[in-house]
Amino acid sequence: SHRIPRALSIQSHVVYGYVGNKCAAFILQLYGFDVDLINSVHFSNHTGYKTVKGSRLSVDELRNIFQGLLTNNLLEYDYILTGYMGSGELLHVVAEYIQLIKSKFPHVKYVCDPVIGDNNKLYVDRTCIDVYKNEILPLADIITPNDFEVELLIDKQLIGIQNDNQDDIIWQSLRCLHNMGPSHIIISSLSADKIGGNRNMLQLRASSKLADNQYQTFRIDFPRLESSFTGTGDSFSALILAWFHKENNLICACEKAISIIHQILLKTLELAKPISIHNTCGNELCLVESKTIIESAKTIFYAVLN
Ligand code: PLP
Ligand code: PXL
Repeated sequence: SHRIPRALSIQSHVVYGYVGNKCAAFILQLYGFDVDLINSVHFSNHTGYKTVKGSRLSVDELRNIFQGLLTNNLLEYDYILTGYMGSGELLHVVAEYIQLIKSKFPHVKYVCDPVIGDNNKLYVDRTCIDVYKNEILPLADIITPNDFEVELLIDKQLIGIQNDNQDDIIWQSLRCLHNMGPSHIIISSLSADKIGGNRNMLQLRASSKLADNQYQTFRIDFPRLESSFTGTGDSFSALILAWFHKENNLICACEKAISIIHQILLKTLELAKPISIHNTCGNELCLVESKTIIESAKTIFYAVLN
């Protein structure tokens, strides 16, 4: 069929600024996707601001929305993307319907950012962890955890405790995650100081399962920018989805996504007001101003195969 690709994105909505679905909708629509949105929260702004007002989706509301789509036969997607959900009970409903969608349309690809926390801090409730492990990962095709999320998702006993080579531990962790379901795993930004590298650099590390017990692993090095941003992870997962669709190749998708993110951040810094009246908590991404960057998609960082 020649219809355009259809994606369902389940993430945060903020009125002001760019995180979650505000990032995913813009990026996927720019690339020609038909995007349906379910908002896991409807907040005034992201949680880095002094005040956050708004509401969370309830389990009943989520079920109702899915039931409406199901009854009208509208659950026909090529891609599903999930990000911040907040609670295990919402995630549980998401898993139930993704399973249903996958059983009706086996070609559907599910890109999951297993949002749990960062830097040793949880920003969802604990109940999420077991639902990700037991219900979501078995359904996911591509996951984009950060290093803290990797630790929480894997059973550390499975990794030789006598092994203290950080590098080996990371690759073994990815192997563990493959065994939990996903064919493709991307850690989008490892701090190089954790792996004995240059402090001004970050590393993407990723792994694709090619066949039983056969994996392709690679890394991409890119410079760290001395500023804090929100919405980069959400933009990254949307870019991965779009480029994986176009190229059907994880290496190329990662090169495009990381290169585009870096250029968006440079543009955001270039346009940032010296004293922002709005933010005390990092810059909102200048996504609309980065339209041409996203469309021209110049690769500036290349993967190194293991
Ligand atoms: N910080 C907070 C407070 C969050 O709720 C979330 C949820 O997605 C994140 C950070 C995640 O950001 P990222 O996916 O860009 O690491
Ligand atoms: O991507 C980050 C994000 C997603 N959702 C909500 C957030 C944030 C970041 O602060 O507050 C609700």
